[in-house]
Amino acid sequence: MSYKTLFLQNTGKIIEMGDPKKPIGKVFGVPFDLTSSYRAGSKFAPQAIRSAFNNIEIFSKVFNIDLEEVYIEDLGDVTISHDARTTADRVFSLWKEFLEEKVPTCMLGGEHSISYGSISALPEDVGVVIFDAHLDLRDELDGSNFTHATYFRRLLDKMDHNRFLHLGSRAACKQEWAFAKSKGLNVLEADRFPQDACKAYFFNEHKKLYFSIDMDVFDPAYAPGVGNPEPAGISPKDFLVFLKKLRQSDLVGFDIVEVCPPYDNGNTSVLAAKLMMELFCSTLV
Ligand SMILES: [Mn+2]
Repeated sequence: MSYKTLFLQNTGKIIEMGDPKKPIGKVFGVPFDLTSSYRAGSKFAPQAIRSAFNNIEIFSKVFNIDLEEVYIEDLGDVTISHDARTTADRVFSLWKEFLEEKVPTCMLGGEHSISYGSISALPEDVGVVIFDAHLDLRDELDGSNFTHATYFRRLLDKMDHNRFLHLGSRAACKQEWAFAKSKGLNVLEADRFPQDACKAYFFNEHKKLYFSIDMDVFDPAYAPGVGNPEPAGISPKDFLVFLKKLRQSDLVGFDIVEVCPPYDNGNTSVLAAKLMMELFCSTLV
């Protein structure tokens, strides 16, 4: 039996056009937010982002690609567990299956702890680019070592730090900054985006990429509806400049996490939908 059958319920409603036998991408949601430390509600994001996606233009001026002409398969949402690790394990099993199909996959969170599952499933030749205001390198938070604020630390317990590039950071405790420095992590803070990020040596070493996008990497002016808003973030325009410059790369998958619809005025879901659109288009050039 496939994990798709085991763990997914078909709630999906992304616009479906083109040939269903040849999807250019897959989408699924993970409505999980149980370790959210401040403003919970990201479990409502998969449906909010789908709804936004179905109401924006999906012709990309950046890449000159029209998503209206292709098929993106919406697999619905993961049946979540009430335990963060169990949910991440389900995500892991699903990604293992999707990666074998060699079709770019987008995971809509939910909170950032779910990315532990997707990133753990990646082959070793895939570099991971994390966009996040926060480092998420705490060893534990409120007595738990597996939360949306510690997932990156747990990944570094078992993965080579050179496989990661962290972009857009500006908020972490003193110990997290010290840990990142002592490890020699590739961290480019928000004020170095996009210029230095575009030129990062990381992209010479890693052609196959996975993006993990915590929406709080954007300034709250652009993305107010997130779990842990943090001022002085990057802009959507700069993100697109960055994306356009990475044309030679091969994006195997990405996640968009931490949109929190109860605190949103709608703009954050629309931005998330726009990113999904442009990222799928970037895989087609
Ligand atoms: Mn964050």
